[in-house]
Amino acid sequence: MSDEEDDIILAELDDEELVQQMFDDLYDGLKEEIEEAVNILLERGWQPYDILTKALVGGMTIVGADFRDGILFVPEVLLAAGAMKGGMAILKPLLAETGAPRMGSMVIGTVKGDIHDIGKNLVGMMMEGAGFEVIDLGINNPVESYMDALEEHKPDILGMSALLTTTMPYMKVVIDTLVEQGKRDDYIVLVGGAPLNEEFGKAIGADAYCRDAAVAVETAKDFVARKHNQASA
Ligand code: B1M
Repeated sequence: MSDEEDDIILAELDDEELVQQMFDDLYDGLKEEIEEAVNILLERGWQPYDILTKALVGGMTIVGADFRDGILFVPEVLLAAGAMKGGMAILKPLLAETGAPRMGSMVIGTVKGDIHDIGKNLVGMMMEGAGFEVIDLGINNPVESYMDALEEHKPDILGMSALLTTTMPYMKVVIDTLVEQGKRDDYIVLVGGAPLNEEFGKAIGADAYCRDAAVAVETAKDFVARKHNQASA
């Protein structure tokens, strides 16, 4: 780190400079700096959701582009992910604290062969904030863990996340298993992850593809309301 960087005092930066600095610090995997910056933005009255999307997800987008272009490698991206998670951990209780009425429940997990969990965690946090109970199965889930969790928790929603083109087809394995066991209509199936799109969601038999965490919340609310309306009709 250069002397110049040593001298940066985060609290003295204005909001725009601070967000730019967060992009740099996330890129460099500086967890403590990210945590400090998140706290500063909170003290300045920023909404937790804006900090998440504008500063943390914004920074991770830059990391993603340089990872794709071979400028960053796995160890560096892991550090960036660790810094991002540090910031998310501060925001999580605040997002969950909205006092929203209980909306329903969701089992969510990243599919087999895939260890990306930042997006899934974000979706889980936002869903909790919106009043859903979230059962998080973590990463690398074979069909059996989804089926066991559905049996045990009987949620309204099954959420699946995949970040790799090689793992996204596994979502169909899970949905096909639900169909084979005659359980497909028992759950609202929502899928998400960077390489997916709406067409893919339809093709594998999901109820909806969710572009981001905010869309996931809106879609979940919409489907759960429809389900309850049908049940009471
Ligand atoms: Co990986 N990786 N990675 N990676 N990684 C990507 C996905 C990649 C696009 C990078 C690139 O090349 N540009 C690329 C995939 C290419 C492809 O398949 N076409 C890639 C690759 C190739 C790999 C490895 C194969 C690299 C290697 O080993 N050579 C390897 C695979 C490991 C494995 O899973 N088996 C690998 C490893 C890793 C790390 C471990 C280093 C790390 C993950 C750390 C972690 O998650 N704990 C990592 C990271 C961080 C990334 C990038 C840079 C960032 C992903 C992320 O966290 N984004 C990613 C580049 C990118 O996506 N542009 C990349 C931020 C997050 C908030 O967004 O996850 O999209 P996202 O989630 C969003 C939406 O998609 C949606 O809502 C979220 C919030 O708004 N959403 C859902 C997600 N899940 C949902 C579920 C829902 C609803 C919405 O259910 C209802």
